[in-house]
Amino acid sequence: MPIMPGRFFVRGRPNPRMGPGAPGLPHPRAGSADRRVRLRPPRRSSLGRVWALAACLLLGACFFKLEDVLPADGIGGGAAGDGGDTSANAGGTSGLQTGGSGGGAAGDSNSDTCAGDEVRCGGTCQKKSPQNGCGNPSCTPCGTLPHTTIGCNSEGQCVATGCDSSYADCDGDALGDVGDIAGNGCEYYFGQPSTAPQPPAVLDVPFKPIVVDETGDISDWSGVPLYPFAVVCDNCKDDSLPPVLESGTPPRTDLDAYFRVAWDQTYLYVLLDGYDNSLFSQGSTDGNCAGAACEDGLLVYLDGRDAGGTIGNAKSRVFVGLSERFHAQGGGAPPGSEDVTGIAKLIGNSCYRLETRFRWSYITATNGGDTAEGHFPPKAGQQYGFDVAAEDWDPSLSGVGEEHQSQLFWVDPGKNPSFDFSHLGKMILSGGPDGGTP
Ligand SMILES: [Ca+2]
Ligand SMILES: [Ca+2]
Ligand SMILES: [Ca+2]
Ligand SMILES: [Ca+2]
Repeated sequence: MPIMPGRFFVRGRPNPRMGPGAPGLPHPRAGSADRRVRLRPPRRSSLGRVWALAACLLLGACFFKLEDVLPADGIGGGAAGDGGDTSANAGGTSGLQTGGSGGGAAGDSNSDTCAGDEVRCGGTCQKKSPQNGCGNPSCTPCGTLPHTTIGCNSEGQCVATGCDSSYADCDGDALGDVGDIAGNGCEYYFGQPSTAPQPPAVLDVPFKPIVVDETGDISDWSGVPLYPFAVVCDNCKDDSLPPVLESGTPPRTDLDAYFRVAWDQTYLYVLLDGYDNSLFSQGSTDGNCAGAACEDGLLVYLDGRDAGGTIGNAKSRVFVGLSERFHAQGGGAPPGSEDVTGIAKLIGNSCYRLETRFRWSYITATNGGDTAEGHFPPKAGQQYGFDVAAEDWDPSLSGVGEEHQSQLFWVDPGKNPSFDFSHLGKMILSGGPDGGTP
């Protein structure tokens, strides 16, 4: 099912890694404060204390009582009366009122308690962990889910904090779950990423005719290597877009995306397969945000003659948005609908695929029928400048417009990513009808 422009956005769950009180992060006040401390009874006046002390001395029946301090697991109390280090005012006061009932804490009661980050299980103090229920007195282990990381939050509850590498919770039934963990966990598998160092010096692009159609089927990508988007451009200043809000690598609970690249005689194909906690396809057309440039999707750099330098003829950067719109900068004539195509497919509420193709005659600026020696027509062994990024936009928290949340590249494009093509990666075509020879 194609996604029509501006048809939807899905605001995901709040990022569970954000905020000091977030699940999985130690709460700043956790620790010794985990003991339950009973409220003291109202203190009497000094005169009252004097009378009380005199009375108890006369009667010979003074009981001194420590302040009651009970460990969180309910063990405490102990034999009355042998607490030694009691201050005179507290002991004298409470002795008359409650001494008869006993119940003072033992002087060495600390040996029976556990620290604030511990729980008593099987008679010993253990660090709170999913294995002992995160502090639940029952010590029953937290539940488990497929390919899902379970942790403890500051409230001593089990919580689903993340997914195993290459997996995603696309249907949103797991991440952030607290307490009784249930569901199918991180059910979506992106595939096994290439083990080649990232980014490779030159991306090897296999020959593989791909069908880009409205089924969104990606089984035709079978055998084409999968690569992670893993690089941020911290020093970028993109003149054409609002700055990226997320500094550093976004957590995988915000953006986790992969790509594949293939070619045939007519097109270069790029597939994005990714998790994004807030899907957004409503990029506005205000100002520099030209629709597809300001929504979730792909940004592809195409240096069709491997020339480097600044954006221009046969050097374009093309945004293909989740709305299936596209927007190109640079190059020669603007691309037509036959030059750039993107088909989006939603996976649950938090994942999407974007299957795209770019016509070689557009990439190499030979739409007029020219040839470009060494670059057009495409052949195995030919090299091109290339880069690709996953763009993460979210609806603005103010409710107006959009925010450039995060961005992950294959290769860091350098500090002037809107026009400088001299820091792109390289791709080389392999396979194909000519047997792989240049
Ligand atoms: Ca799930
Ligand atoms: Ca396909
Ligand atoms: Ca996101
Ligand atoms: Ca987004």
